[in-house]
Amino acid sequence: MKTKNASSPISDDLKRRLADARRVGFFTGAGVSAESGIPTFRGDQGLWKRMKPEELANFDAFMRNPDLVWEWYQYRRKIVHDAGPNAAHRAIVEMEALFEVEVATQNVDNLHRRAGSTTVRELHGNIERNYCVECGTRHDDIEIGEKDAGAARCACGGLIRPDVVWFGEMLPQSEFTRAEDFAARADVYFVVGTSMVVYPAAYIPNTARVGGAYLVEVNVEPTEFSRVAAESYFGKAGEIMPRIAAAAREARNV
Ligand code: BJW
Ligand code: ZN
Repeated sequence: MKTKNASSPISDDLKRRLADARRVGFFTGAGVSAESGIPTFRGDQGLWKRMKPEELANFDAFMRNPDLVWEWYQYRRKIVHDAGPNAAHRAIVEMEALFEVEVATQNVDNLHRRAGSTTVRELHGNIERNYCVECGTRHDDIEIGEKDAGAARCACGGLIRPDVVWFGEMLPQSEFTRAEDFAARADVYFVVGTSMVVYPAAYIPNTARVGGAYLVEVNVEPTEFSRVAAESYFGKAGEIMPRIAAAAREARNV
């Protein structure tokens, strides 16, 4: 592991890898959207500082207290709706001019797509989509930020839930498999803004490692993954990713 701080230059090793790379993957978490004003889950500023994740992000909690869980998602939908992509999302888009790029994201905020990334695997779903727990009908036109209305219901009477992956639920199989396939074939694989504690998503960068990818971490602080990465850049993704994109352009003489 090699560690760098926010002002460290992009290493010659990484530039060499990027000069030769064909496929470049990005595995992202809440930290990539932090500078868009979307709170992360864990840590001092995290959404779950005062609340245990399993109290809200699981199916039983929803069925026990649908109004509370629904209110939490309405609150977050509003934040996501009012937010926009930041420099980190945009830097990842820019890489598409240089490499075959795929983004595997744990985020449900849709910001990679809104920034313009063309291939995005949504491992934990998408907060802008909803479906009925009884009949499965999609309800993607829910009014955002509707206050004190309680959990929304389908015409069939069933509760409407966000199309996100809660604890104990399976990840969307095709998204996960495609993300694994790309990781296995990637030449360079970036892990950006994630604590890397939630599985099975966190296995994906390991698949990239087994496949021989050069692993690069970008995070404001060290994680378990720092021991595995070839290089870790510690600083804000919105500052470091544009510098990596610039180094990539330089390495490719663009
Ligand atoms: C910055 C920054 C800046 C800040 N710049 N960086 C194997 C081992 C152990 C446990 C398990 C296992 N396999 C399965 C499990 C159980 C469980 C699990 O992983 N538990 C562990 C937490 C202990 N996994 C599951 O239940 C999964 N399902 C499953 O396994 O199905 C099979 C099964 C079926 C039936 C029975 C049993 C098993 C599903 C997991 C679903 C996770 N869902 C959530 C909620 C989604 C909906 C919603 O958004 O509300 O997904 S949990 C939450 O965590 C969310 C995130 O996507 C996910 C990851 O969090 P992330 O993105 O890493 O955020 P943070 O906040 O943790 O970290 C932010 C990072 O950014 C930090 O490092 C900061 O430093 C950094 N940062 N600002 C750069 N500006
Ligand atoms: Zn229904």
